[in-house]
Amino acid sequence: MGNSVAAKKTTSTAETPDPYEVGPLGLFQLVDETGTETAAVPELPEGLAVRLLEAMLFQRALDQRMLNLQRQGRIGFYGTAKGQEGAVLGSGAAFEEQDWCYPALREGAIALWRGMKLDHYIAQCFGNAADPTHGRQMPCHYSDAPSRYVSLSSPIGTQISHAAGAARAIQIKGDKDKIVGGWMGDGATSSNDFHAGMNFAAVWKAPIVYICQNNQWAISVPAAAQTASETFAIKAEAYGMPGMRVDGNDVLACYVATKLAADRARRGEGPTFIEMLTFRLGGHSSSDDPTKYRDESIAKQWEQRDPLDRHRTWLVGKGMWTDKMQDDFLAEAGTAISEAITRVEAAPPVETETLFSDVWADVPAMLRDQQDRYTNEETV
Ligand SMILES: Cc1ncc(C[n+]2csc(CCOP(=O)(O)OP(=O)(O)O)c2C)c(N)n1
Ligand SMILES: [Mg+2]
Repeated sequence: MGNSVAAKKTTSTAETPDPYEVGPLGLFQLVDETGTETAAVPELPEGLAVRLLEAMLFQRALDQRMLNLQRQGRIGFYGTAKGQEGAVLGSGAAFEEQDWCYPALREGAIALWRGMKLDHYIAQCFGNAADPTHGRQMPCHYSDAPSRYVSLSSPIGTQISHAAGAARAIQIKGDKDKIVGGWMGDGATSSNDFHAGMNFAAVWKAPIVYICQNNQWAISVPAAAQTASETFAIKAEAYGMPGMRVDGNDVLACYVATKLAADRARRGEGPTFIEMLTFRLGGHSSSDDPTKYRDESIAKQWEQRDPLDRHRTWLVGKGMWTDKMQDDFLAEAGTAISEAITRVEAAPPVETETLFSDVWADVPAMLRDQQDRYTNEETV
């Protein structure tokens, strides 16, 4: 597997390479790990670059606090995006309000970016009465209807075909302005649903962008043992869609590449598959200890390529960010997270009656019978 992070340097930073031309065997990059531009950063929407840093800083802080809650036995499970925030937020920011998101495990920051309430994010992990989804999913399986962020199912890769189906439904309904984002990990490319989803999306030229966060591990299985393909991005070609390969720790490159793919999908020109090369700095989840199966000196090397430091250095160089702004932002974020945890943790357990609500518009007789028996036993 080619996991090199050295992008082909452009001769002049005056040009922005086209990630479609860089192709599935190259690596599209705009800013390198020292925060230096290796290619011209195109004009970005007003305020976006700063918002991206803030969102990455927020997610890093939130992930640590949530992991602490798990370690303290206050929530049951958590999976951080540590090291992958650039790929998560760079890709997520390229979608519009009306689009639909079908995430994998590590994209919760996109739900927040799209407007999910912090209390609901935290409550989903507590699974108590403050959780609008009534604790029906494992922690980190967020759904947020207002932001069109659809919960993954734990079986790996299932969201890939759900996303293809949603994109096809948009086509059938003739909703020209909407597209779908479908996220997955490198491991998910070995699932049946990867084939089903990619094939279906390409055959129908469905309006979707697939983003594969190649964090180089699927729990303890390294990317090199996951596929014999030269890169994950090259798989796109077999399905008849373009593949891009992007430096996943370069948040701006992730945004620019995803935005191009999103624009293409919105024009009705079909799907794109984007591999974002990154690294999972933490464990797979709170149930995992990576020191048991991987050489942690490699993780140390990837710490030097931290997407937060890189983007921050770039912003400071542009005069758009200062140490004081960072300190103030982190202080405010810490307070907001603490206050939200306090509010959410005070909520009672989910009411058992909610087992019977929100599932059926017309409750079937068998379930109504169970509900009656439950209610009567309660009152005897
Ligand atoms: C069908 C299925 N097999 C196995 C698992 C157990 N499992 C959970 S996450 C995971 C690895 C996923 O790796 P990847 O797709 O690279 O995503 P990452 O966790 O690295 O973000 C596995 C094997 C599962 N959830 N579903
Ligand atoms: Mg992975």
